[in-house]
Amino acid sequence: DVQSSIPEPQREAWTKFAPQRFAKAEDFQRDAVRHVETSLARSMYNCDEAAMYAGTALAFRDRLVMDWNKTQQAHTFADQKRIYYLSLEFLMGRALDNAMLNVQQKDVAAEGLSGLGFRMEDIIEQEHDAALGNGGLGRLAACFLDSLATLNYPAWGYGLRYRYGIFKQEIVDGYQVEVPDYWLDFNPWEFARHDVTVDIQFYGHVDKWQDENGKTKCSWEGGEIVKAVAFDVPVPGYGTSTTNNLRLWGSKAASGEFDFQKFNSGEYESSVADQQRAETISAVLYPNDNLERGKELRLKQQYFWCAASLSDIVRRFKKTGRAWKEFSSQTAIQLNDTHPTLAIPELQRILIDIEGLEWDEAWSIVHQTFAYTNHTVLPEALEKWSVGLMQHLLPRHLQIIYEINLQFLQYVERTFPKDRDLLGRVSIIEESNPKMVRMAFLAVIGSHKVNGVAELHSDLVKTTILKDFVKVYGPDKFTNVTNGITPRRWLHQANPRLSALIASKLGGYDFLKDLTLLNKIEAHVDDAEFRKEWQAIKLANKERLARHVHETTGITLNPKALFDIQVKRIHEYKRQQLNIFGCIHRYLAIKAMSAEEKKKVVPRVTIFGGKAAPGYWMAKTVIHLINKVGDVINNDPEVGDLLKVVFIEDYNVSKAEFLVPASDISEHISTAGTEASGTSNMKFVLNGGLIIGTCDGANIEITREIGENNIFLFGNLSEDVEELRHNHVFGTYQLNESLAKVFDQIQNGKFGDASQFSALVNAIVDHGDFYLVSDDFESYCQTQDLIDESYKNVDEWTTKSITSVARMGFFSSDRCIDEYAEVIWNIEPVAPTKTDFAVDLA
Ligand code: F58
Repeated sequence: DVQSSIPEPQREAWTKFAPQRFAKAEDFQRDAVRHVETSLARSMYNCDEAAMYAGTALAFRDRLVMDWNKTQQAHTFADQKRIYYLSLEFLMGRALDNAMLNVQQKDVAAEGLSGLGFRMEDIIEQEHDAALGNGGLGRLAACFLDSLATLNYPAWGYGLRYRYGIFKQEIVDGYQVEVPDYWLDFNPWEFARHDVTVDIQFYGHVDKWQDENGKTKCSWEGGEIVKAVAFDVPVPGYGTSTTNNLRLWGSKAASGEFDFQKFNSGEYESSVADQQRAETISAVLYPNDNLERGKELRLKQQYFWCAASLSDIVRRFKKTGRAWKEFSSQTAIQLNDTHPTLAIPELQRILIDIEGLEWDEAWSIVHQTFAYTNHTVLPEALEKWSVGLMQHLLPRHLQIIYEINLQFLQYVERTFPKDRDLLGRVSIIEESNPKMVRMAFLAVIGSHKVNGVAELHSDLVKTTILKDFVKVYGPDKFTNVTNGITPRRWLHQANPRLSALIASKLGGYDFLKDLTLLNKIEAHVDDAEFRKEWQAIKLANKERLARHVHETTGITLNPKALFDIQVKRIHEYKRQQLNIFGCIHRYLAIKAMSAEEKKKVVPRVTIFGGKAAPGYWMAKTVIHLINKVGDVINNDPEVGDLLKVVFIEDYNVSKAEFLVPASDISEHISTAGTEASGTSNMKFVLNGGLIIGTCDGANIEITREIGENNIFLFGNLSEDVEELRHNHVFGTYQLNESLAKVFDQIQNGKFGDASQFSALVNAIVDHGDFYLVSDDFESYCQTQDLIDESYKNVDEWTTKSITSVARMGFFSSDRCIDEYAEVIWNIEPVAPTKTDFAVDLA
């Protein structure tokens, strides 16, 4: 027994002085004040909100660390199979509020803060978002970590510690301007592990020789070394002591602070330059969303992080003293998209070149260990790296990839001897000029399971980009795990009043751990008091948003208007252009109305938010148009409250937390077949907002769960897209009439210099309307009219809202993680240790 190795008196002292649960507000105050005084060296007289945030964060951090240590010990002791989630992005957002809620001590802290003269909301607002991600893929990884800890799975996240997260967006004269996001000034949530480092090799060459038994061996020699340093972030589960680890790697020059030899010989500049070059690897998150650009530094990031993570995973496995053949029954590695695919040849390299295993034995371990999640079928987003670049940067890995490919193609040739074209179609190497390594194919071949993220998407994966692999492997290798969201952050934290109302009807907060319990609120759908409070909460959330908009833009919103929100990355396939054209159409309709007619109009506020990739000119043009249209409409006295168009600057996780609860309608209107899943659709519905959407991604399953009367679907179906596109190009198509009128206004300069927006119009009129904006425009506008009618009937709307929330249980990321655990990872939870700090909900 580990415990009895420590003598009793020592153990007693240790237990007595270890941080404990705050029994009362005073306990919290003691710690917060001590941290402000000693950790920050500030006093009562210069303790501003930022300092009190720091004191509060450190007081809670002390508690998290206790559970974190115990969890890691327990997991080592249990020696069960672990899941390692490799993701280049973890879009965590703020940590303090989440930590307070997950350990169920927010009330105590709020009382304590108030006694010290601070308001909880102001303290929470001090924290900088951890914005290490672009959008849905990164946020999904963050929701998964929350669920993994909550469900007590022994899990680690592995990522990169970017010095600069996703850029901060400013809007200047209607244009997006990017500002660097330096977020590490004060980050109490990470622990630098300067003792946990891995040397990572780049470039160099491969030596080949015969060992004493005449066996051919390879080793990777020369090149340069960069050091990976671990930074650990605790991830607390909700209502459990389990606190998992997110390990982020930072890069440093291998020679330390300075290369002293160079320094002493007068080459000061170049020694500093080496160091900076090394640090560049983890300096910045690439801000592209669904587009790959093949930059060398990006490939360096990918290998750096894969190699560091695998070295860590292998080291942990070797400490158990188990045989290699047990590796895949102790270790599951999930590849979040193709970004970590180099982990496949890297593990194969470790096993054959360093550990001395035979190829076949090694390959069966590799293949049993990995699984791959695909997040897109858009061809421009599929990762490819040129063979030349790979040869230069990772010569040994390229050899291994060629060998994997050769063996795979030999298998295909044996199995389908008559199908010559098939070989070219499934080869990892694309025979283009230059030749390219197709990372998705390598990921499929090196994994035992491949999943899509919603049903339609998983079907499309099988019928389009990976069709030939279904033929080669059969359908069982491919599966679906529909995405989910954590109800802790996206209901309890973002919308505490709604969460409390639900808890009051369900007799407690158990639904936060089993979201299917929400279906019990359907029994209260006719309860008048309940409905009144439901409506009051939505109104209060809209009022809060209106205040924010007023403070930041000067625009006054009527909180009784229908709030229509579209927040997500700006991309042509997500079709913010359809939304803004719809706003112009609505504006023209209002302008043509008599005073009598105007009285019947449902006032509407259309809110946009989202970042465009800095190099994505068309997306930036959409932002510009939204802002210019807003300027005209918001200042037109003939329109007044009937329509407002607002662009929220710098959309991020913490802004999502107050936008999501404030919608009546949100828009999820991608061209059918393009949005793999979407996850904000789930967040909005869970907060009592209805949605307008296309038959795409998870919208389809949301419809199935909540019922088609509770969602506003429109537009063409994915099976019709190909033919519609064909029609555009071959001229059997006529531009929708209402849309033509919208274009007339834009082209007449109603919203400023028309030439600024011509590309947007031309994409539809002259260049084939690839995203089918004009095909869906009519049905979009009609559906918006239907929404207005429905909103007029407050009772009916409230019923839809309550019913939808009640039926959203399926979309918890807990369900999703349990599916991965059972179908893909084959892992079991580890019973959480009883700690002084954690409260056991059960
Ligand atoms: C998103 N992908 C999908 N990629 O677009 C969305 O439908 C889905 O719900 C979500 O993943 C989670 O499965 C996405 O966010 C990226 O941001 C990549 C970042 C790295 C470069 C390529 C795009």
